[in-house]
Amino acid sequence: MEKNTRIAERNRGYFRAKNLLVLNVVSSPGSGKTTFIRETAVRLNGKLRVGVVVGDLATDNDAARLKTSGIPVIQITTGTVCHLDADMVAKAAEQLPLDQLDVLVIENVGNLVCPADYDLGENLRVVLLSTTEGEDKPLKYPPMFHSANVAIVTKSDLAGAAGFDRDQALGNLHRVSHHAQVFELSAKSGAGMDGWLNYLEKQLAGARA
Ligand SMILES: Nc1nc2c(ncn2[C@@H]2O[C@H](COP(=O)(O)OP(=O)(O)O)[C@@H](O)[C@H]2O)c(=O)[nH]1
Ligand SMILES: [Mg+2]
Repeated sequence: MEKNTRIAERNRGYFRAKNLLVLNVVSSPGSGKTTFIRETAVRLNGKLRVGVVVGDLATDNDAARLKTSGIPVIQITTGTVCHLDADMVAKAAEQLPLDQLDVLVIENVGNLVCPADYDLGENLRVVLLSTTEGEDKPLKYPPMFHSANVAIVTKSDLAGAAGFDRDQALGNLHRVSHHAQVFELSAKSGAGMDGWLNYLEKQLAGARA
């Protein structure tokens, strides 16, 4: 863990030198990480360039999905490991054209437990909570939600069908991650994406100032 923290600090310095804003995106499997990252990259296209490092236990399906949208992407397959670590990210990021990018997004392995403990050298940890997975996830997985800088309530288009209790979910989020910036959006319909993208642009400007 100590070694990871050391490499994460090195990553942070390296990414800063490259003028990058780096996001570590975490959530349960199927919350919508890949879809959210793709929509973010596509909507920023022309303004900001986004590259992706994506982690899964197996398959390069997510990398293939992102590639079809023209997004530079490197897949890490972890085998049995349930999180990415700073060393894996360092080695994968080297294979991306970092000098041509503004934002590097790391899609972590889908689960709300292991990734919480591993600093990757990111600027912002972004946790997704989809309207279909239950309002109580922040209460059940406090370390992950507590460590997040940004919480994205996603799949807002499915809230009605899932009987999503918005007040309860936001209340739970605020209890565990009171400091996190919250956005409610649908990556599928695009509703709410603008607020998130404006925030991201401001964060990049701030990191470069
Ligand atoms: N209706 C709806 N479906 C979504 C949204 N975001 C993702 N999905 C769907 O949810 C499923 C899992 O999404 P994916 O991006 O692969 O999630 P990941 O496992 O967290 O990377 C896919 O079928 C997506 O099409 C959304 O905002 N609205
Ligand atoms: Mg994915």
